[in-house]
Amino acid sequence: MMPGREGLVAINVVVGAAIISGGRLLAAQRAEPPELAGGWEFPGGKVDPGESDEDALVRECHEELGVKIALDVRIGADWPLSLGGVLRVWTAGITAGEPRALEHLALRWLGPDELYDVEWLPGDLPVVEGIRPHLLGG
Ligand code: 9L3
Ligand code: MG
Repeated sequence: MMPGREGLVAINVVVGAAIISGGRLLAAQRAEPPELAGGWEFPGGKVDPGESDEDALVRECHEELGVKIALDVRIGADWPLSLGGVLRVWTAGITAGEPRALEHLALRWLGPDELYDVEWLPGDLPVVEGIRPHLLGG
């Protein structure tokens, strides 16, 4: 700990992408860790030190899905995560590539009537309703 920094608490920031295409939302099924495996999430991950949230989200979606994305709007503020930290979510469109499950168990495109057809992770679930108004625009 650096002198004089004792009051600072590092909060882990995790970013997630609500990728929309053809009026549908992309959901991704986690492969790990064991307590989250099988649950569905907005793809994304941890922001690296010195990296912006937006850059982290673009990087993570390239690593996890093999696509280039362009971020659109932020959905809500900081959403609490069950394992600690906060989740920040943006809607996004795909600018290159087709999503592949490079690190997930499976991917699904959910239409407006299918948004709750997957078992969302507890941290991601409350965000889903906020995506609905954006489906028509994407
Ligand atoms: N997490 C929760 N919801 C999400 C994402 C992308 C991540 N939509 C949680 C799962 C992990 C932590 O955040 O506990 C870090 O995520 P990752 O870097 O393992 O994807
Ligand atoms: Mg991830």
